[in-house]
Amino acid sequence: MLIRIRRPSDLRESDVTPEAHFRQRRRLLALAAAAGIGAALPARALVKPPAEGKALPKRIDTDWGRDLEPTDFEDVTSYNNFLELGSGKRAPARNAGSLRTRPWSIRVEGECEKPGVLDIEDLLRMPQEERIYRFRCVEAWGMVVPWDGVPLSKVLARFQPTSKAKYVAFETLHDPKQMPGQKRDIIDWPYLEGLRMDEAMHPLTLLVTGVYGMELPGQNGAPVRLVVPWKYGFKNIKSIVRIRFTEQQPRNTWAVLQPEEYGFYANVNPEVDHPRWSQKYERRIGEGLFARKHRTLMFNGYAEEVAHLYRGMDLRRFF
Ligand SMILES: Nc1nc2c(c(=O)[nH]1)N[C@H]1C(S)=C(S)[C@@H](COP(=O)(O)O)O[C@H]1N2
Ligand SMILES: [Mo]
Repeated sequence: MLIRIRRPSDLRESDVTPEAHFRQRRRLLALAAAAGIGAALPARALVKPPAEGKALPKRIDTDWGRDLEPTDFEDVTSYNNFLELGSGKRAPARNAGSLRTRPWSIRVEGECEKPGVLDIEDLLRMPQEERIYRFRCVEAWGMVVPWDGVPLSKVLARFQPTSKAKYVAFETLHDPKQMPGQKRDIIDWPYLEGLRMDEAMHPLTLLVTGVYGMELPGQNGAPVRLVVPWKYGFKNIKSIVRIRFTEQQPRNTWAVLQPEEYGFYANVNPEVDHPRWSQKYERRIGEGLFARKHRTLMFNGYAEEVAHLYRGMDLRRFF
């Protein structure tokens, strides 16, 4: 959701660039939005069927999110957060052309019996009937997206994690030639994320390779990204090249940048305010400024499926 998460460039007061004014404006808008005044949301685009992109074979529709109105394809693919392809919500779609997504593989290593390589072609070839889902979820920064993907658990199992594997760490490609945003060190590249093992093995956690029945466009994290439906958008790391099973909790980019505001868990939780704003209500991208806000649901509406993972944990401390 737009107003919850600031761009890292907002976080560096000392980083004096020509964008300073713009950043200042963004911050004011974010604060205004938090106060319910409104933010720079894109106007609702016409509903256009996706015209370009490579069609994927038919997927199995799941029940998850059936009742949610999907965000327009146009908004899903043109209003993005992907710092490697530029700061600003329109930059990723503009800069996605330099990203080469074939060949592509993910190195899988760490605490497992069979470390190795997962090729994107193998991932796309996984038997559709059993393994590929399509479902809609509120992508927790204000979009409802019909993703295509495979449960991460099916993929991880192949590498036989050992009993020492308590967490899974993820890494995005680091190649400034393909990712112009990496020419500036606004964050410590590569972008990092992590999940606890039980979160990673939950059937709702997906390795996503498509959107709206098309192969994932670059700006959405091609060719493969994570989607954890009950967490804030920043957990959904894009363009993954490395997965590592670890014994210790891995570092994740946003928690390193701003630990008081962004934790490791990042579960959607209307009861725990962001230090500078309430998280009780949310806007949905594409609905416009005057649309009624939505009440934020615990675990983004997936409490029934995932609340047990956090039983006994103090969610104010582990936010
Ligand atoms: N590698 C990488 N992954 C990333 C990001 C990023 O900057 N780099 N941004 C995150 C954030 S903050 C959000 S909200 C989502 C946005 O995904 P979308 O553009 O497909 O909606 O991607 C997440 N994954
Ligand atoms: Mo985000």
